[in-house]
Amino acid sequence: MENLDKLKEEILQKISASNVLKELEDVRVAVLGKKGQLTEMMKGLGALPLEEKISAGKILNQIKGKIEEALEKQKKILEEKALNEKLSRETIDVTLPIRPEHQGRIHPVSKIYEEVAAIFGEMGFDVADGPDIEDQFHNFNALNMPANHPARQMQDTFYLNNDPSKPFDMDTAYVARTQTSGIQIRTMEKQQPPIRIIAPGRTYRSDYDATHTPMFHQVEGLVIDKNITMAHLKGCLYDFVKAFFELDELPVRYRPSYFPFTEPSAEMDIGCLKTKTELKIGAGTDWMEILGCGMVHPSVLKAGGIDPDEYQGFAFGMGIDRLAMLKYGIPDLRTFFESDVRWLKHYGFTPLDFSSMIGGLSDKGGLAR
Ligand code: 2U9
Repeated sequence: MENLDKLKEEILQKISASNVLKELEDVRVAVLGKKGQLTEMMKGLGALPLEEKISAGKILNQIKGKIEEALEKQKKILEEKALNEKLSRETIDVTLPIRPEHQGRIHPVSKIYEEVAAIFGEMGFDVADGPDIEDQFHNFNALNMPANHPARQMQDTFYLNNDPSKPFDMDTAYVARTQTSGIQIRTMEKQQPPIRIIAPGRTYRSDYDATHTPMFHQVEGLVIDKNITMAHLKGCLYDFVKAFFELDELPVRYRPSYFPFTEPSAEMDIGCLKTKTELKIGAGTDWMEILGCGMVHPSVLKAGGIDPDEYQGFAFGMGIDRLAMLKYGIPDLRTFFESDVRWLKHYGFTPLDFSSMIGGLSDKGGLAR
């Protein structure tokens, strides 16, 4: 009996001293396996007289029970330990770029659209859309540029024959829109003020050099309500340029200008430092034109079905490609449209860096750039 007790204690000791599952399994085989210590002893019971067989059998069974219980308990402990070790070895660094590395990039023009929409979205503007192929009313007449207005030629418009079965007719021809303003006219036709929209989109003019491409991108904006003044225009656009260039302070000035669709009209300049090698926004004593703007001409309000005696508004327009060149230091506009994947990899943005006023507009320190 004493020997059995000692044996039991020894085995229990070995079980609790096992550090890994393999070690524990070895103990189990050595004790309870086919040729295990306890198994052999149980086999030996058959040779004993009946009385002893019964009492020794009972004791051996009790010991076996205890050992099995201890093995099970230790197994659970070691399994949990092994799992924890595996988990700590397999920790995932969620800040690492994904594998396989994503190849797609957001084009700088799309990035600027996102940024502009995020800023004006925060100010309560909706994003409106319209057709690239416009009729002349929405592209010209409604914008105070009647037939034979010099601006129609000035803008080097692409005219499209809208009925190929007939000879080209200048009066009814459609145009590839020269500005996104038709979107605002269409919004005015559908909706009475208050109106607060931006109108982003592709625009087309027959022009091609390092700073002009036949297709380019614009964002225009329109605000119409009662008692809208030039002060609203100035405050809104000042907040916009500061947010866009991610600066707390930025000198701005408004220069008088002329557009047929706004009166008065102005161009907005931002303060910058221009050297041969560098352009620094918000520093220095130079000025750079950034956008055009003005109070919506009463004739334009009328053309959109809005009473100019009751409502006023302001509008603005900017070239997105130029903004992308400026903000991200891209020297040649033509490269925007060459679909060179090396260019895109260099100047593009990862899809995960989407722009928001809360998460950061451009995330210039992000992974892709
Ligand atoms: C409506 C009324 C007024 C839109 C405006 C500008 C000034 C402007 C240019 C900037 C550079 C075009 O991309 S660019 O070449 N645009 O300076 N655009 S005000 O005025 C509107 C538009 C729609 C109904």
